[in-house]
Amino acid sequence: MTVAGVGAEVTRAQQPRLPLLPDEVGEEYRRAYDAGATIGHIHGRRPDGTPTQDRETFRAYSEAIRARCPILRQFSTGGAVGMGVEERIEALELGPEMATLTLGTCNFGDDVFENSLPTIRTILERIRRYGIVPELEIFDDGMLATADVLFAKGLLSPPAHFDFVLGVPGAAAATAENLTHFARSIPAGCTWTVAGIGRRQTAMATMAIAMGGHVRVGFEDNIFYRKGELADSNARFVERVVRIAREVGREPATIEQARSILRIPSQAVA
Ligand code: KMH
Ligand code: ZN
Repeated sequence: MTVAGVGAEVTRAQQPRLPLLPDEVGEEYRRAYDAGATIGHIHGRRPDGTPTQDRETFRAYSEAIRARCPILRQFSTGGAVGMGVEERIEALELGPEMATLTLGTCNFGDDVFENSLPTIRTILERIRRYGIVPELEIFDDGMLATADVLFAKGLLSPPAHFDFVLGVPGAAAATAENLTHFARSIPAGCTWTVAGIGRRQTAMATMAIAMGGHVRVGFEDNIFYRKGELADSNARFVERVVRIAREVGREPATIEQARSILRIPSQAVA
């Protein structure tokens, strides 16, 4: 299970429990780890909440997390819409266990999340340089076609790990049909997670659990525990998914199991 607890778009005004400072992020990810999350998807924020991919912010977050728990760090390379590619990837030299790689451009609410092929190649090259395991972010159907192209060219090789981000306004909707279609479209042996956006988070998570997939939850994707009720922590979402998983006979992965599922070497990269 992945916790995406910070994000780049949600604000403190929308979600007062959003962690921003390193100790806040460290505490939030420790609570999520204690509840069953093994991957921490990380975006950077300045103390005033504005998004940043600044290396030193990621260093401070990493140290605050590492001081508290062994959750695997997955750095965002998406950052916030409008950021340049070099800014998006400068923290990768810190050698997190994982980093995201979005395989195409899509609308993102009123904005455009730009991921041209040159951008993708630049990010992938940097991920490879530091021996980081990529998570392939799929927001829309065309991104699956790009994955096929990258596999065919040998720039990516299966098995790979995908994250289906479903429900972003302007990209693929969070429906059972889309999730089934996406899960069937990736090469044999690949693994996948679903990140359901907004009120579809728990429905998507429940489907993924039943289908043998993995789950991402957190304030980046959804701030409400249920209609009209803000979640009081990211861990609350993790606890709910663990309860649902246990009802159908699945247990959250341990760190070692997550490393094995995601093909992350046992020794930390850095
Ligand atoms: N903030 C979104 C525009 C990622 O983390 O790799 C992009 C995003 C994807 O969140
Ligand atoms: Zn993200």
